[in-house]
Amino acid sequence: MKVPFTPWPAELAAEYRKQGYWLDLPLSDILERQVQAKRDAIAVICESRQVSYSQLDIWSDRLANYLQLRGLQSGDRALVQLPNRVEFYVCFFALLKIGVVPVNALFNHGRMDLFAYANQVQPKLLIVSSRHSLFKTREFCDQLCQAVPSISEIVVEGDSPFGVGLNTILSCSASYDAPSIYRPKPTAADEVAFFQLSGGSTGTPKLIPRTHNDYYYSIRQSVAVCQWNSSTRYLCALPAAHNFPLSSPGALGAFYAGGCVVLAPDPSPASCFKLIAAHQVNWAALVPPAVILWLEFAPQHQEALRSLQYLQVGGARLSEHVAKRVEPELGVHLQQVFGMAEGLVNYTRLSDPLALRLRAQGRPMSPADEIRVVDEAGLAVPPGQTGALLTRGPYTVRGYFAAPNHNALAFDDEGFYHTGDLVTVLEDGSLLVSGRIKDQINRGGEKIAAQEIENELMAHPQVRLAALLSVADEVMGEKSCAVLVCHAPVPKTIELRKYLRSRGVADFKIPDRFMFVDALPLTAVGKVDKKRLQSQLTLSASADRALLPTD
Ligand code: OOB
Repeated sequence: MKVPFTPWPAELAAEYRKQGYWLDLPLSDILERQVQAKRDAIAVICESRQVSYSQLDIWSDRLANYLQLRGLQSGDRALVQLPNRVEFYVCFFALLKIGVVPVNALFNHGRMDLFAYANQVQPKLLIVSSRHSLFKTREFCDQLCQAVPSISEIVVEGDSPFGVGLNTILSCSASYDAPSIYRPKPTAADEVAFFQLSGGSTGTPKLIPRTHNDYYYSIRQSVAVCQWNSSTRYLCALPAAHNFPLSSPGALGAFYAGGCVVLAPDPSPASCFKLIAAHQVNWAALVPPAVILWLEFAPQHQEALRSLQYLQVGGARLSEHVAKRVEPELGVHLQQVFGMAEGLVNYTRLSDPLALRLRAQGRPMSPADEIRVVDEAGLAVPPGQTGALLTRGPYTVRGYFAAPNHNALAFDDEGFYHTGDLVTVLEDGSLLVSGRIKDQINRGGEKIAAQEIENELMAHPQVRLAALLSVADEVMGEKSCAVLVCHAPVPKTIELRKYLRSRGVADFKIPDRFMFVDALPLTAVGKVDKKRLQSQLTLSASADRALLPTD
């Protein structure tokens, strides 16, 4: 069974093939070509394990064979949540090999996110880690299986109190290496390979169907722009499943180039600096708040960063004053990356002058990326003026998974994706990201869909109205603030936080601040006027006095 998605128009697909953007190769080719070219080279370093390309291939074959024996078939879906460990890539390639289409949840996603993904894709297979607090016992897993009866197979990474242990499968050569078992066809290259996660702006998180063809192109083009090769040693410190460290050029780019991925559990300097030194890392990718931590830590640890040549920063806006400190204080070359899980990725080029790399968030990586910047009426704004960014191209999707109503808003008749970002285009085509029109908070690169949290807050019996807004923060760039109208007695903030946690809201989505007001400004049609509320909040914050009692 094929996973449905909105295809590119046939003429464009033909053109993308003609231009060599789409090669009709499955993503598993990334691994296969290295197994042929340099099987013994180290592909991944994960704690004390140095895993070669051939080992990655053998392990992913074993898991693929096991899953196939268990009845998993091409077109079936999987929900995967794994930490930054080599098992993430083993599972990713195993599923690609048998055409099972995964949603790779981020490791900090909570119960609510996992339910939402599982409900949408109806997975047959669950791959989780007992290192995650939700899967230390079988309780939540049982709840998930009860709510989503399509789940029939559970594989657990780490010491598993339930399900089948991933390590048992991977070490069981006798049972799963038999060539006779193998192998069902992977999905065709113009079909869905896996789902990326949208940062979201609506009540339910949207899934992004990425095809082999489009994703493989984005990886190859990223590798070309960043000039990666077999000497690239990439530190993957952001959540492995996120589009930035997965494909921009990320771990898949490093594999494609025949380089090496060094896995870090998190982006803190305490975790990363020793890995950089121990494994001679030369490229790393960070979100802006982590850059600030690295800048604080660096003066006492200059030696540790000696091998590091390039630092990519993206996911959220890097302020120019922080950008200016990066090269002199960390001794690296800065590259800004402005991308999105829906497709479009912009890079500053390695040869761009410093002034441009400090100021701009990059320019589209492909000559086939089409960019439009429009005003509120949808009319093109002249270069140098700010407007909403629309885009389409060979690796920008044409629709979210099973979301016709939202697709009608997010994609226009010509197939342009309305990114929700406000940008200015410079003369050379570089983009400056200056704001946002989507109802989202970008908390240091972690995206929070305001509506999702407002709905959860309004489910509380004492909350009458809720609006989640962004407040500026020195380190995180933005934090979230819930503005609430409540019935008396007004609940305590500690109780609201506990309540959201009890509903399965991930920690990073719990509002950083709460404000209680008597009324919220409304629009003419009676909806909360978030624009007005946001400007009131910004004004009060800039006047450095609390508008209202806060927490
Ligand atoms: C990346 O992907 P997502 O899907 O988590 O978030 C996309 C959104 C963009 O629409 C924009 O609002 C924001 O994140 N963003 C930036 C930015 N990079 C992303 N805003 C300002 N400056 C930047 N440099 O975040 C992502 C995907 C691939 C590569 C890099 C980032």
